Amino acid sequence: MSVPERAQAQAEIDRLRVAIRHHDYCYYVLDAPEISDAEYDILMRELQALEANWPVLITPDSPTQRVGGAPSPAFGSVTHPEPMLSLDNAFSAAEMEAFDRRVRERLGVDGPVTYCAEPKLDGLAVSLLYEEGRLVRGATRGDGVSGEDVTANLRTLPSLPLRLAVGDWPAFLEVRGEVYMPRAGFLAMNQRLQEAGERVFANPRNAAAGSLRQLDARVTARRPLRWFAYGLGAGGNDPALPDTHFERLGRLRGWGLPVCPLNRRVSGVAGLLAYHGEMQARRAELPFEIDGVVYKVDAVASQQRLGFVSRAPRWALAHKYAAEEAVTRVLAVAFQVGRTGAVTPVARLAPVAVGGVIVSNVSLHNFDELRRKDVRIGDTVIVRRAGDVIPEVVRVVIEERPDDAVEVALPTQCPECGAAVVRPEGEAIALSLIH
Ligand code: 5U1
Repeated sequence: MSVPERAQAQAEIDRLRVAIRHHDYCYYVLDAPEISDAEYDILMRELQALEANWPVLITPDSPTQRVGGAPSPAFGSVTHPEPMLSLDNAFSAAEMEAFDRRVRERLGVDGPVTYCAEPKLDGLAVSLLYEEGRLVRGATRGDGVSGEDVTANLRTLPSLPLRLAVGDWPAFLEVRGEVYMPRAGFLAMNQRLQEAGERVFANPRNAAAGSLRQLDARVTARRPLRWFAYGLGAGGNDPALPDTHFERLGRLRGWGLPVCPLNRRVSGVAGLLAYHGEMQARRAELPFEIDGVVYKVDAVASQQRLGFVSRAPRWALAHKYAAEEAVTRVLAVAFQVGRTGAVTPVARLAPVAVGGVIVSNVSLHNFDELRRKDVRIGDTVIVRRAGDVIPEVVRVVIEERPDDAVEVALPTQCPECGAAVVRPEGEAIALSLIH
């Protein structure tokens, strides 16, 4: 092929790559797509066709090159250029206040400290290494000093840029973040696995970890994984970086890295408490699972003065939620008959981990309760299990109700003995007549 032909192909390939990266950024970072999925697919197919004709023009950071070749026999171990710290936990407002007090004492300030508050996603921490703006390695946290090299798998995440957008990024940059599986993707994936007779995952966190640690990156590519960047490792001392954590996150976003849109700057204990309360109230409706919130002293200079003890920074704290809620789907409603003949509706759920146990059956107590909560087969529901309390359906997520959700009727006959079921006037409990 002639040189002008090659130059023309290169120009067209460049144009398509720039366009695809732009649309990835709009979709995954800005959450504001400019074109339809079908139009995006056309761009991708055009690029694939050109690259198939011109294999010499394929580069590892091309959007077509997310899924590599053969499965790897095992993950290699990598040492993080800077250790990945862990977080101290607090479970009460008192512990959070004590944290703020220690911060103010060490910094010698009387007034409220400015913090960056962020949801704590229930996923898997990763570290991404960008050299000259190109992704060269991705690793799990491991023990914080070294982790597993999962580059091939991380490359398959469409929301993870293989090269950073034009910017003043440090030439050697470690970006830290959390890989997670959105709830909707988790439910759909588990349903597909169940239909295929395969093992389902207990919760989105296990699903994210299991999907990222696949030896065959083609399997990871089919899993609905997302990620958010939440900090920096090596390269974090670059003088061109802003001097607050919140602004640094904004800078990362500008370079094409997705950052959680719920992150916020807050002031003092009152700000921390309000943020904790707001996220708890919104927790069940968030598109991803969180197990708490993280507070970070916003000024990087203050972070450096505070330093860290053992493996946890003195400038950050995870404020965890106690009661646990999870989202799952109602597969069926069965009726159980007790010794006294009471007929109790029981929701059969897609198995989900709540408060440390897998829940697949939840009593709806009686028919009035079922009607009051308006639980239908096919509904998405929020299940709660606080401490050792028996799990309960908190409510139906009405926005998720499918058109074919099925209303449940009280059976006319006992499911166990076939006798007539009656509901005495004014009683919530239905009774099987023979029991
Ligand atoms: N959002 C968020 N999650 N998270 C987890 N930020 C964040 N920061 C972390 C961890 C372990 O660690 C740094 C504060 C060191």
